[in-house]
Amino acid sequence: MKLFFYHTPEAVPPDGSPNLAIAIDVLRATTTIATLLAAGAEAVQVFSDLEALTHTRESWAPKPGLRIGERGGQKVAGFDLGNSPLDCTAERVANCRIFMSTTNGTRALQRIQDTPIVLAAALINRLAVVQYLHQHQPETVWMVGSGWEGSFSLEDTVCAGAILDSLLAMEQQPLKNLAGNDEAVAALALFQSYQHNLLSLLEQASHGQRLLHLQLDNDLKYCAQTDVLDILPIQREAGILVSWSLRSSNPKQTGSGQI
Ligand code: 3SL
Repeated sequence: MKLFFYHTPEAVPPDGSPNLAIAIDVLRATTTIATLLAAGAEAVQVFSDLEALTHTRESWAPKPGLRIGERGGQKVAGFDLGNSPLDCTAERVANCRIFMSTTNGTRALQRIQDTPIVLAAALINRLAVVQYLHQHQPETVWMVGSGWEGSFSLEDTVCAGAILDSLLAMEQQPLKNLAGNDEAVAALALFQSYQHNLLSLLEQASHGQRLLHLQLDNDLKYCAQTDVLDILPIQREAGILVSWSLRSSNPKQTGSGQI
């Protein structure tokens, strides 16, 4: 197995074909997706375009559904929820199809949606991702950071490093066997420097500061935790993520598509 890390969707090679790709948006889209599925959402369907999202949600009615929309860190006017994982309680989201659009995270998912297996990772579900990699041994893995509007982000890089760090321990392999590019090695070094102080790194990050200006301190605290959710969001069909059960090696949701 070789893991490659790309800082942004734009950095992904145009003609590569990994066996598995992982979207990372610690602040906050993939953290929110894992939390939604942990709270019992039926599935999360991602969109870059708000109009397409609203149209799809309307055709989903009368089944239960919620629209999550974020632009500039804030809830899109008229939507049910913004992108705060702290709003994703079971009371609100259980059994609902979630229609979601965010500035960067949903774009990263769309960039890799043609890969045979697509996962969503954050710090909170890092171990679930690593266990899946260990069980399935994909040959080539791309980890794709969402960044911010095409630029590098500290929080997605540290999460890629956290995945590699935990996988190295589980596989009992030297770094040179698992790291596919220099970005992966640098991500590991960042994680190893900050692993005991992830919250301070998120507070230092430019997007962390943007969220702090919006008084979202508790969101940062939540997103900085590692391995607190045993949930693995996996793509069931293009743009639709459901929860994978590691224990049964099966998707928990029943759906029409094959994973
Ligand atoms: O860019 C994104 O996809 C969002 O996660 C950004 S925010 O944390 O909701 O501001």
